Amino acid sequence: MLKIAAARTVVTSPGRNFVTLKIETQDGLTGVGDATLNGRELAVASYLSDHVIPCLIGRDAHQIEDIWQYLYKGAYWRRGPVTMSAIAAVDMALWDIKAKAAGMPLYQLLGGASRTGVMVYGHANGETVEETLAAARDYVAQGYKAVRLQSGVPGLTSTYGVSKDKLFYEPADADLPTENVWSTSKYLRAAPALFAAAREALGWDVHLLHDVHHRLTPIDAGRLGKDLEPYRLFWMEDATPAENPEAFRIIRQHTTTPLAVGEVFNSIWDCKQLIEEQLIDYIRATVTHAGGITHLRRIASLAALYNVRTGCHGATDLSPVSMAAALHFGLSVPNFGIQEYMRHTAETDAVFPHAYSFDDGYLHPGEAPGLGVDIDEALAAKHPYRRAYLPVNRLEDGSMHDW
Ligand code: GCO
Ligand code: MG
Repeated sequence: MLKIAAARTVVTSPGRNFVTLKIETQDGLTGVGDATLNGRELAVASYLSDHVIPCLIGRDAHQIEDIWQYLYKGAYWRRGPVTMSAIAAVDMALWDIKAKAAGMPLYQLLGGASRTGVMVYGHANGETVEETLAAARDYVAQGYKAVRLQSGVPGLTSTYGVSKDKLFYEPADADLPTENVWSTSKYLRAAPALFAAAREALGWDVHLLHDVHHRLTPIDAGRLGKDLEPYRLFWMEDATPAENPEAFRIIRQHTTTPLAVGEVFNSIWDCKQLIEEQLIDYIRATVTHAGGITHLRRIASLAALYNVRTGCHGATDLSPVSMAAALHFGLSVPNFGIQEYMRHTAETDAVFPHAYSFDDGYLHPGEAPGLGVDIDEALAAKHPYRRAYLPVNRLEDGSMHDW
């Protein structure tokens, strides 16, 4: 038995907010888990400190599955991003401990490496097509095999995915939500032109991706997918608000552009219909927001039955702890597709020393026992929490819209 002796949550803001759970066993092993829920961080920190940690003390850290079921079934109030992020953090920390106890990098316990590295995509963006393509060329020069393109929309002052700092994209940038303005018709004219120019400029060897960020109606999404077909995208992401799986039937009827969704999903129940009806090609659920490594493996196993591959969310609001977990998962899972990789700032990397590394378009989790990532708590304490919100979106007439 590996008795859990203590656990604590660490909230830190090295450039952006992160919530980390640290679990300690009686014989001094420690494990870390990411519990960051962008814009709602303190809710998960409280859920862990006030409601989960008291139930962990004294349990056997080896019983990962039983503890998962205890926290999921035992809460009675199931699912939702707060609960599932908290369960995920516990799950990650326990896998970290188990792999450290075994003296192995976690991917070995998950069945070993199924590939030599985890293909990642970078996030190229710019106000104009030219700026976006210049950013994409930089990624290709660094060895990236896949790049997601997000560009400003003529006539709109700001939109999802476009930032001043080309290297580090951070949408949660204000202590009260910034208001963006959205026009579907302007966007639907701009997006195909971006990809036409991208194929001209970048050729056909690089995988190109695009994030719609849950903003279209099903029929508009079908039209966009159709308009993008000539440019052979790797995927079109989050075309419609993700809570309505039936919308994907309409999109599918109209386009062969591959579809990805799931960064806001919390459990296998959110994914079930989309996977079983083969309405998507990539499932984007993450370790942090979908119940940890234990639950994500279950989602991937269901997906594998239907040729759906993984494409985990990996934005900056998923901490290096989550990235490490995603990489161990991605290296081992049979139906791996691609992994998002938005780089963290040097400030963030310093608080979370890690073993994973990038080489020629692929990330590798490294060979350190466990997840291969830790939190420097002394340094973390120097970066106190700062309230930060994601933007909200309104149509040109002022109506609230999906951001
Ligand atoms: C992505 C995502 C992010 C989200 C962010 C919200 O595909 O990378 O859409 O950029 O907007 O994670 O917290
Ligand atoms: Mg996205």
